[in-house]
Amino acid sequence: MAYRYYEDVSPGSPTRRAPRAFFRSDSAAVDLAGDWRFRLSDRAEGTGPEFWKPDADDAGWDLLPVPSHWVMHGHGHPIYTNVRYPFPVDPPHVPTENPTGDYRHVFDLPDSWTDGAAVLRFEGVESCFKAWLNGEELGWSTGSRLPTEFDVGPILRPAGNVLAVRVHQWSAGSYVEDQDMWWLPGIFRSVTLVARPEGSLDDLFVQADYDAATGAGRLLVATDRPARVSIPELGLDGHPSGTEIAFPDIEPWSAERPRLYDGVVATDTERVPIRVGFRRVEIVDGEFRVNGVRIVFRGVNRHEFHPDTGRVLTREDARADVELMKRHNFNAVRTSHYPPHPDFLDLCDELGLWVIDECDIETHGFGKAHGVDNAWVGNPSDDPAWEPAYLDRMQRMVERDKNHPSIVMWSLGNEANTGQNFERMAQWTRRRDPSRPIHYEGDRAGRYVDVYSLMYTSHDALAAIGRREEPAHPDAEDDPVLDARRRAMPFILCEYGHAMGNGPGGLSDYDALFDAHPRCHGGFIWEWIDHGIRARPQTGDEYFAYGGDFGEEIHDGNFVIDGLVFPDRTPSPGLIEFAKVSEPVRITAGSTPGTIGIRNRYHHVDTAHLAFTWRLEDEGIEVASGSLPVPPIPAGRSIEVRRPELPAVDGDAWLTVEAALASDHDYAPSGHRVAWGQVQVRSAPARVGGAPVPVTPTTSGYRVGAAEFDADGLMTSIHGYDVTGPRLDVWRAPTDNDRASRRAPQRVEDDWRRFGLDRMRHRIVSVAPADDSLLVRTKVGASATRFGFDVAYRWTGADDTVAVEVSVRPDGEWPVPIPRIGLLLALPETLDQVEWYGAGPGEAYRDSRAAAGIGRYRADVDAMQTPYVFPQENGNRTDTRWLRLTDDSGHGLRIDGDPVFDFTVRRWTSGDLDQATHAHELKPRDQIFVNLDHAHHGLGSASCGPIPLPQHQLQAGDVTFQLRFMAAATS
Ligand code: IPT
Repeated sequence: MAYRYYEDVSPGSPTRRAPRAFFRSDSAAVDLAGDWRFRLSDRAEGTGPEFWKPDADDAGWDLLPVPSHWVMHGHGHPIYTNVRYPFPVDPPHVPTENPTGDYRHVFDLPDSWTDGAAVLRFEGVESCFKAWLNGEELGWSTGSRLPTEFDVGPILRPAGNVLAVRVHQWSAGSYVEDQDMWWLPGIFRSVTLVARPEGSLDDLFVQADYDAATGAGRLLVATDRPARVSIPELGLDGHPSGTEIAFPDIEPWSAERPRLYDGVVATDTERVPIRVGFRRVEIVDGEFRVNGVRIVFRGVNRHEFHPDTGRVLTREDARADVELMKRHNFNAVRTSHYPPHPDFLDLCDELGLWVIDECDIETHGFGKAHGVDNAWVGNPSDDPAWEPAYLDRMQRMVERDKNHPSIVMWSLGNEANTGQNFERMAQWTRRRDPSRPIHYEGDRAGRYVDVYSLMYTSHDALAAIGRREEPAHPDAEDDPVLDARRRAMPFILCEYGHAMGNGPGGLSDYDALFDAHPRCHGGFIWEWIDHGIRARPQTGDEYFAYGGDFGEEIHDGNFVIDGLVFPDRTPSPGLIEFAKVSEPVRITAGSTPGTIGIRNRYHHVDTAHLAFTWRLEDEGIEVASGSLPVPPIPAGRSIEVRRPELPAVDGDAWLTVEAALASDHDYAPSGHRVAWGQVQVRSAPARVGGAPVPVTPTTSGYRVGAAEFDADGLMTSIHGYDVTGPRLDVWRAPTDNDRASRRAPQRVEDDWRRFGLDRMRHRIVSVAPADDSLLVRTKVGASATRFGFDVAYRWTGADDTVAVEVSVRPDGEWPVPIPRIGLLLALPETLDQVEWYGAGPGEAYRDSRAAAGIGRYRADVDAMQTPYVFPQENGNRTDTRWLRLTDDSGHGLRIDGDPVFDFTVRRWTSGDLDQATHAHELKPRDQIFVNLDHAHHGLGSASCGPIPLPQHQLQAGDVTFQLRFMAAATS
């Protein structure tokens, strides 16, 4: 049988082995992107043993764009698994059914091309490939998200070059590429032919240090052959490479002010542009510091993803990500869980983000492949046979990316447990690049990493870590030296705030801990983008597909839909919440009346780039505004400024202060809001209703003010509108965090269903009309359960108002928190224009409400839905003082809280939301369903993290609340 290179654990045999920096020089280069001939086979033998021959017949083959994943172009289908390998765990073997794409491409050289050395470079091929040029075998390679190079100079011809590539979906390499994402085979990053003229540079290493104490910079550009370094701005002109240069006074690079100096490294035959950022990363006294200052990562985990192309991203896509991140107050990215396209790192250098660059290694499926959790039997990470592959992957990443000032840490990989191969990677990296600390969450004992890192840590556990009082790692219980080593390290949450579906909740509480404990250097939200693949069925609506939608044999459903932006990069409420929680400037009421406190939370810059403004609103209507003079506040400092003179107001009045960019920046225009704060300056007493009117009997029941009730005390119309309800509602369509797919013990949804919260029935106990009120008592309970609620509704009428006082008393001790307590009513579908005075404009829940400011907002019902790819509870608005639901002409209902309530409005029910599995399945009914909640359970992030903190849970208890219904006056 032929040698199966794709089952070889070695890294491959490319003719050009030594990895090196990625750069674009003035040497000739040909981008080979375009339509290539392609044919997919279901076995590794592909189309046969001779497909690479220049004259092989490919006339009948399909065309496939390069770069792309073939499964995104109708050849086979994507597979989504989180942890499990979608093939038998039998390393290094792979199934005989091994989708294999044969590619052929014919190209000419440009006229200007000169003979000599040339390199054929593949930036990324998943997962293993072999290449031939003009009938000569070049070699094979693995390492999907890493470059591979072949020397091809002597083989090239001026015209009619035939490049043949055979790509296998499964290889030994697949065992170390078990990241939580779609399996997407193909040549998915660019393929380039680069001339390497005599005397050109092979590699260069730009080391630019900054001494914060003196302001001095040091530069060393190491090259593989003598070269000359020029940086005009620094007066450097042809300085010999390999010798250090000192600058007494340099502007440092930081994520907040990404100062780059443009330069050129030249030999006689090649000029390589460089961008130099001077900065120093160090760990001092257990703190992670850049340029002498402790930094807090307000970060996010970013997979490369696009809903139409998979992991094929254009530079514009990458730029869109960086700009969106910067606009939402991120200062850091972890490139989970592989090195990104090099363009992304250029943009991080240019626009300013701290980067943890992560190696392309994950073996998660070994964790329980033998049926026992965390057994890791046969894990490659501790198997010497895999050492060359591990080292090679690290070397290819570090060498490729070493010249990016944005990279402040190297990460060895993700979820591959620990083992000697990681130790070797760390040793090599430390020698090669001592300037950057090493991260790997899997080294929890802290043997060979420089920072302590965990995922999804609860708030309590984080606080203990902050105090350096965390429990010892089992390996360190009898090893005080090891224990002390980890305990002295700075800490990061490499993943937290699992953004699956509606959530994450609890971000403010994390931020407070990052503030309180210098050891806690922030973290990285899991994750940036929902990996939903856009599906365009021949009939019906477009939707975003997730695991299982392609008929996969095993899959992990919508666990891949867990980003802060939707698949099409539309911000989700979680992103807006993060932006507010992580704002670099905090604006609050000052410590004395009449003052405003402003705290600069930047690490390296003052606030001179911000313009402060204020506005005063009376019940949400602006009555005055102006600019607020604020002297530049140095990094890390706070000041208090006097409040502006405010005109007299007679309603509920709030002063809002905003800090916005004072000029255009690369990532956002002048005027972009960076931070804001609100202070209530006057609170208005609740409105008094009109004169009370008595309850009157009617032929079918009762009339209370403008409301009609049937004989059972159920409302039938209000202010002339047909109505169903209002009655108690305690159910919500479970969120992904309620469903808690990973941590079974925290599945609150199961308890909710067990106790019948999804199927409450209402028994009328009594209807008692009195002169001044109609008292309706009900007993609310569910089939098969003993728990319930006693509910009393006391309806009163005034000449313009119908009011209800609702008293809820749990019957029995409810053993679980409940989703909500409030009223549900359904109104005519024409009342679809919404205006409210309360917190907004966006969705908010009790543990995710920082981004909602008090104001007056308008939207239509459709715009108030958050289109989570997997439908679930959404769209809640909180702290509402009043709500109007009107038709197009402004007629309808107004509902007042006493004092406030939460609400949702939708064209479907919670039951519909619960049933649907994709957003497009939700179909409007002919009513509008309105939830008016006295209280609502928090979100938490239990889909992969903690449940809501106790103060954000809703426990069943005695409650009484009031709501008042009026005809909406047109306004
Ligand atoms: C963690 C993974 O690192 C990440 O890739 C993703 O799967 C995330 O969980 C959940 O979405 S690993 C998990 C065991 C905490």
